[in-house]
Amino acid sequence: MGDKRQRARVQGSWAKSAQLPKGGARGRGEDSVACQPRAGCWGTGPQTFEFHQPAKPLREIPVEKVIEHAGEYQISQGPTGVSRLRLVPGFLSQEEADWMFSKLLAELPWSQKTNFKQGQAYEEPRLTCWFGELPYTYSNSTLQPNSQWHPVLVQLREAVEQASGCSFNSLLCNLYRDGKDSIAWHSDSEVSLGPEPVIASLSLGDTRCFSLRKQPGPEEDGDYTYVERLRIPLPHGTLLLMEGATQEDWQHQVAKEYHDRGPRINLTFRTIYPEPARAKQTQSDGQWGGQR
Ligand SMILES: O=C(O)CCC(=O)C(=O)O
Repeated sequence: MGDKRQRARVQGSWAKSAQLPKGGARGRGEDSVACQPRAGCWGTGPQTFEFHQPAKPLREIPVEKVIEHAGEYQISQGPTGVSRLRLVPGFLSQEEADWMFSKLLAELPWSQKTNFKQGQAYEEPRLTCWFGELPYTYSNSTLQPNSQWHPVLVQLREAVEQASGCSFNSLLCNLYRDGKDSIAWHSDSEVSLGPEPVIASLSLGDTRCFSLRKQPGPEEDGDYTYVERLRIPLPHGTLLLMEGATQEDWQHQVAKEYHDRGPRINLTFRTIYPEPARAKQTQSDGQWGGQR
């Protein structure tokens, strides 16, 4: 738990300890010993804690909600629109998912991308590969066009398009090699994805937790302490759709884990728009994006 989140809970102070008479109650020799800090010694005498009622009522930190059942979820509604998730556990059968996972793990051209933050290069803590006729830029580095779709991905794209009713021209594949691989808080809000993008995310391999946090209002000054949070475990073969204002109003991440995790592949189908369509939009590239 962050410092700030803990600090909000208790207010009070340690009452002053009983004053010793000047010169001390004990002889000089004893006094000088008592004043030496010693291991396991908490100062000069018993102290009590006094609780002071805070002047302002304490602000509740919202409890993280968990979504784990199939369904459509409206997660927020605001001036920017409605944010929606659709969760389809078992989108692929165990047998199909097992077969596709081992093919894609062995046969996709996985590599580690280098991103830039304030001019400093850093390696992404996961492997990726990109499919699509157009390049995709995020975190100040570009994935080059790649039209060599693996046949398994062509088949999956069709299945995901049919289930979602949307079409996708691109795919970002992520490989989390173990529990130490991750993706940091960000939103898929690059201008090249257009307004209100639909992102279809298919998970294969070990279960990892997908977390969302709401963008704080302007009065919060960039502080995420009190924002709403959601957690969605994504098991083998699960499809998750993010729609509406989800990318504008929420951020998502897959955090590192402290328990062992096996490899996991995540396929995020997207639509990338070419330059002329982008020029019409005003949002600056990656305004809310965050560094992944
Ligand atoms: O691995 C996941 O479930 C999320 C991937 C993701 O956030 C992304 O590719 O933008």
